[in-house]
Parts: sequence; C-alpha cells; structure tokens
Amino acid sequence: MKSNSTSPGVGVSMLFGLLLTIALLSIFWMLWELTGLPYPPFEVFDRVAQLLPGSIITQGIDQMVALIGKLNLPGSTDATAKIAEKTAATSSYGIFCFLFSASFIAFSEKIYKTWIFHWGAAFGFIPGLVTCLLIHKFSYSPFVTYLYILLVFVTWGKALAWVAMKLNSYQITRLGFKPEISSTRVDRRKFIIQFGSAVAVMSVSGALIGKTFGNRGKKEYDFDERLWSEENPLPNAAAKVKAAPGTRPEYTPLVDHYRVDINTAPPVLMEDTWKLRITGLLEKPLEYSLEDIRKYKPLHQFVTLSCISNPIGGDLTGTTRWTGVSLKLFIKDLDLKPEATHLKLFAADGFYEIVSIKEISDDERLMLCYAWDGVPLTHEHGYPLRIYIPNVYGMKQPKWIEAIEVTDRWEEGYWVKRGWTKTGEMKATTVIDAVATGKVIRKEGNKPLIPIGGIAQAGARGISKVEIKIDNGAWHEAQLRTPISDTTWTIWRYDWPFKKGEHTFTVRCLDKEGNPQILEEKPPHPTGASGLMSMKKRV
Ligand SMILES: Nc1nc2c(c(=O)[nH]1)N[C@H]1C(S)=C(S)[C@@H](COP(=O)(O)O)O[C@H]1N2
Ligand SMILES: [Mo]
Repeated sequence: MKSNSTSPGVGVSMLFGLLLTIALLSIFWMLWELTGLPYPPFEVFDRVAQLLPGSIITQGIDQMVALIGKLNLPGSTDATAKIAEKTAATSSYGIFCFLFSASFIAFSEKIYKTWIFHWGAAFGFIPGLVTCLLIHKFSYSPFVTYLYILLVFVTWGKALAWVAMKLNSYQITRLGFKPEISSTRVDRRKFIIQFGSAVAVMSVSGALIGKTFGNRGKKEYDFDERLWSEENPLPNAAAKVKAAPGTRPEYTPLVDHYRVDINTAPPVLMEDTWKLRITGLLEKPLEYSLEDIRKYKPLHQFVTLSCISNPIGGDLTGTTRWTGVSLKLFIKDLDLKPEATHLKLFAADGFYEIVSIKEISDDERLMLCYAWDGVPLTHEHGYPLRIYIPNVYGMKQPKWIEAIEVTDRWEEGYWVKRGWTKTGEMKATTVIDAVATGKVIRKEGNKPLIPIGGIAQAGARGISKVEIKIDNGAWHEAQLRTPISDTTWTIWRYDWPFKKGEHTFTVRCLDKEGNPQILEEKPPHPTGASGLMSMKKRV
C-alpha cells in the first residue's frame, strides 16, 4: 500500500510530545496530591542522586546553598532549595518523557505502521519499568505502587499511539490499529488546537482538584492538639538578659523549623502500617508500634538542631522541644546479645546511621523521638520516629526510622560514606542577627546605646563567653541570656555606645569546655563551616 499520509514532521512531533508529557505529569501530580501515590519525577530524581557518587551531590548541595545565599532570595534557604529540587526533578524527568514521546510520534509512520496501539503500550511500558526500578519509598505497598505506575504509562503509550495515528491520518477502526489512510484527512491545525486545549484544561483542573481535595495521605499535619509552646512559658522565661530587638526567636515556631533531607518530597508513613522492626544481635527480633513506644516514660528536651551544610550565619538551624523515649531505657527491653556494640538505624528514604551502644548507655539524652513542640512529628520532620543525639549535626540523626539492626561494628553512615565527617561533632559558632539601629536605648545621663545581638551555639557543650569587636577595636564581652537548656543555643547581646558611620562587627565565642571558636574560615564540607561572622553596617 502506498502511503499518501503526511507523516508528522519534527516540529509537530515535538509539540505533541510536549503536550503528552504535560498531560502525563499532571496526572501523576494530581494523583500524588490526592492519594499520596508517588510523583515519579521526585522519586526518580532522589534515587539518581543517591546512586551518584557523594562528591557530586555534596558539591551540588554546597553550591546550591552558596548560590541561594548570594542571590539573596526571599524566604529560607531550605525552602528555596526544595523548590529548586522540585523544578530540577520535574524538568529532567519531563525532558526524558518528552524525548521519548516526540520520537515515537516522529518515527511512527516508518516503524509502527501496524499494531500501533501495541507498539504504543510497549513503548509506555519501558519508561514505566525504569521508573518502577528507581522508586524506593512506599506509602502504599510496592505491588500497588508498581501496578499504578505501569498502568499509567501503558495508557500513556496508547495515547501516544492514538495521537500518532491521528497525525498520520490513519483510519481509526473499531480494532483501533489498522494503518489505512482515512478518507477524511485530519485537519492538523484543528487537531493541534483541540488537543492542546484538552491538555491545558486537564492539567489546570488536575492541579486545582489536587490542591483542593488533596491530603496526600495527610501531607500537611493538621495539629489537632495544641502546641506545647502555646500553653507554656519557656523554662528561661524569667532570665534577666533579654534578646536584642531583631534577634531570631529563641524558640523556633514549628512551621519555620528548617528542613533538610535527601527527599524532594518527604516519605509519608502511616501510623497504622508503620512498625519499628528490630533485628540482628538480640535474642529474638522485635516489632514496636508507635503506641508501644509512647508507653515508655516520655523524655522532654529542648534541642537546637543544626545542619552541617549551614554556612556561618545561615538559617539551617532551629530550636524546639523534643519528646521521646531515652534509648538507654528503651534498649533495656531488647535482650541484646553480649557481642552487640552498635545500632544501625534505617530510614524509609534509604538514609541510615550507626550509633554506638556505649554512647547510649553513657548518655540518657540520646532518644527516639516522636513529638516536637508537644505534637506528633510532621511528615517533613520524620513522622513517626526520629533520633536525637546531642552535640552532633543533623546529618547523623535519621528521621523516618523504620528499622534498627543490632550489630557488632561501627560503619559509615549515609553521609559519612559520601565523604563527610565521621563524628559530625558540632562546631562552635556565633551569629549576629541584629544591630538594632532603630532601637536606641537612652538612659538619663548616659550615652545612648545600640543593642546588638544574636545567637551562639556549640552543640551540647554550651557557651561560656561571647565577644564582639567593632572595626579594629578591642573585644568586648557580650551579655549572655540563660539558655533554654544545655542543649540549645545561647542568646547574647551587647549594648553598644555607638559612633556614627559605617562599621564592621565581628563576633566570637568560647564553649563551656573552654575551647575558642575556630578562626580559620572553612566551607561546610566536610566537617562543618568555621570562621568568624563579620558584618558591615552603617549607623
Ligand atoms: N531519613 C533521613 N533522616 C535525615 C536526613 C535525611 O536525608 N533522611 N537528613 C539529616 C540532615 S542532613 C539534617 S540537617 C536533619 C534535618 O532535620 P529537620 O529537617 O527535621 O530539620 O535531618 C537528618 N535526618
Ligand atoms: Mo544536614
């Protein structure tokens, strides 16, 4: 049969490839919002990032944090980084699907003359399979998840075939795959407009439906209990030294706590199906529900958590009240074998870390934590269970823990394996949050003073001294506010008898063990940023 169809050219193929890709992604997006089924671009992006060598990822993170700092974008570093990740994930996955669908359409006339719907289904199956192989976080069972993805992709492949057929002006028969030239040639322009509008309507309404009805398996945690901080004063409420105006809140509002992890979208675990499985060197494997863990005497601790990627003066640090069970108490019930020395904690996103049992026995503060600020952890922050380890950066402290293996050896954790510090001990840092030029203090007969203030922290070592230098003058000791606890940051202030003009302010601190802050300027990789914060301001 001689074909007198006009096979779709490159431009038309690209246009339809794009439209079909938009349609595909908007269906995935909507169903993700509605049900919590995976949105493949995020999952594949995260998995590929995990499989790449650590150095590339580390550089990527460093550069992203640095770039966000430089661009001075509104909003917090972590939120901006997540938006950048989402955009990168969706566009790279989109490009893959686009190349795939556009080439299918472009070559449809030559290759897929017969059985085009079967070809389409087979073509859809391939990216579907690749996606399934890369997905590793499951809010539903793997079977349901794979079935869903393959189904969507096979249907998409058939839609590809249908479009190719229309564009080739093939006749659509009842069987649907007969490559005869239709007597009525498809008016391409009309088809483009119709199809384009259909996709536009579909993706806009899909996004709206998702936003309106979506709970993504309880994405946003609706706090049905009151936050602890709304009902209770902080333990140091009566402390004499008050923060200088403009200092960050001493207790971070829960919604503002920074978020850092390897997931574009956090794993969504459900209390009904979640269990903490404990295996390895114990008399017999055990399983705990969240309720079982909540039965232990709760331990409440005020904690400042910091990310090792936080540059000096950055916002990847926050303070809240953590509630959980002391690991020292918890492991008493595990019947550990005598040779047991370490716990390997596994998280739902593929993250893992190793904690020594000696450390647990020596320090009751290490805990498995299920609540922040009096309410269950949010999905972003590790629901249902995370660990707290004093004095180390967040990189050592898994969220979304679902299994513990009792072992007899130390191992490298997720980030250690990727070239970061083995110990992750927090470095002492001092930050200037405010030079409150608008809040001059005038006391009768005295020089007017400008309050300057910020935070200093040294993990669980505490801060014994903060000093500030203006221009090249002497170091002045700042006043320290009693911290909320031994494991939080300390607020400092210095009321400065100012001189007008432009000045440079530099701060440093001493931890309670007497170690001065490290002066050498270093980037976060591989052991955490060091150096003094310096800032210029016109007064
Ligand atoms: N499962 C899991 N836990 C994790 C991470 C992660 O990627 N996956 N990131 C860690 C890092 S690097 C930090 S800084 C803290 C941040 O905790 P937050 O997001 O609750 O502030 O979580 C830690 N725990
Ligand atoms: Mo981190």
